Amino acid sequence: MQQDETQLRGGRIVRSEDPLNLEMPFERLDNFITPIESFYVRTHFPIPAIDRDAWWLNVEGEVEKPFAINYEELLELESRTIPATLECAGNNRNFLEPKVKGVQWDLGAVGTAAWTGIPLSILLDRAEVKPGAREVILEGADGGVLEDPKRPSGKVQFARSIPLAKARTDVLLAYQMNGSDLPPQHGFPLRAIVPGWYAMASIKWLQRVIVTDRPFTGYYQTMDYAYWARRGDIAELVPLTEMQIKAEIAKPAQGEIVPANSNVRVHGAAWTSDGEITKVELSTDGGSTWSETNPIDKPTRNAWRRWEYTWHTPLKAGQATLIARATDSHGCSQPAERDPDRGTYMINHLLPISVEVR
Ligand SMILES: Nc1nc2c(c(=O)[nH]1)N[C@H]1C(S)=C(S)[C@@H](COP(=O)(O)O)O[C@H]1N2
Ligand SMILES: [Mo]
Repeated sequence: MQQDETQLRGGRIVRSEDPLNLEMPFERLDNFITPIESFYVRTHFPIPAIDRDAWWLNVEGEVEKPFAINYEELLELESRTIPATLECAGNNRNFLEPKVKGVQWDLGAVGTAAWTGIPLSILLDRAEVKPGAREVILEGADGGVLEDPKRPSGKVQFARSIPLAKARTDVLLAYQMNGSDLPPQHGFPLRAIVPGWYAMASIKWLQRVIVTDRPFTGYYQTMDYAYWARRGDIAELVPLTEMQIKAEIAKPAQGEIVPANSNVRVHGAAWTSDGEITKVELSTDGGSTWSETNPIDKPTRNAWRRWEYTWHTPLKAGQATLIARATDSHGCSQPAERDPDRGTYMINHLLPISVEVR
């Protein structure tokens, strides 16, 4: 739908030039691993130009032995490669009614890459975290003056925190994406990968790791990338963390014409946080009846699982509404309706796609 009106850049939809925001047309999904040239790009500020020979990563805060490490030294540490799906917390915003502010992502602010790097735990151990430490703040080299009327004065760096336990378990500091050096758009020379979390936590252009003994309340932790949680009549801002379970349909795409009385392949992907996708169902009649689809990929923790289904299309021409619905190993499924306290983020209610049978 949007491809006709929207400019494409190297096959990606340009959502904005400055800052650069690119989306993968989700109908292009055809592999477990998303190629770098298709992977969505989300930035808030100009991409920092970093000379890796002059770059240092500082590890500091509530640690016994703060230190700085350079690129060459990082490469000498034992690396790991993990597949992980990154999804922007605002993915699918274009489906919200009424329209809300923010990048109007359709289905493609999501992708899966093989990330190679160093477990964050290795650096935390080297720094000797003090007892009483609770969180780890990750700071990017990018920043600027904000436009929000509630902005702090002066420049703000993009930064986010994660609980110490999560930081020690599976957070990776990646310098490669799909076997190549991290491209500038994706965080060269080093970015965090926080598996299972919305991607705002996967800080790009990493320059500082700050261990802290109290909850971090920075701009992108509270004023932005947070949602309202209720305690009766009071509401509190809670930082976004885990990705919520979701299934998306890649093909047929919104508005596509499919032949009547034929077999049409319907396929897509589903993902969740810290569990496995156990079932994806598809409705081709707007939610009245559901059929189980077939998985394509084996289940992988914190990475999507593609699915497919052969749809025998109606005999008669007309509109058909397709909806996919995922269930995971925790027994979680997707809500039918949107929860407005989620604001402009965490959009995982059922998303109907209409196609034309002809
Ligand atoms: N330093 C820094 N890290 C960042 C961001 C950013 O603007 N600056 N954007 C975040 C958001 S909101 C998302 S969705 C992901 C996008 O990662 P990608 O561009 O590699 O797809 O990066 C995250 N990390
Ligand atoms: Mo994002």
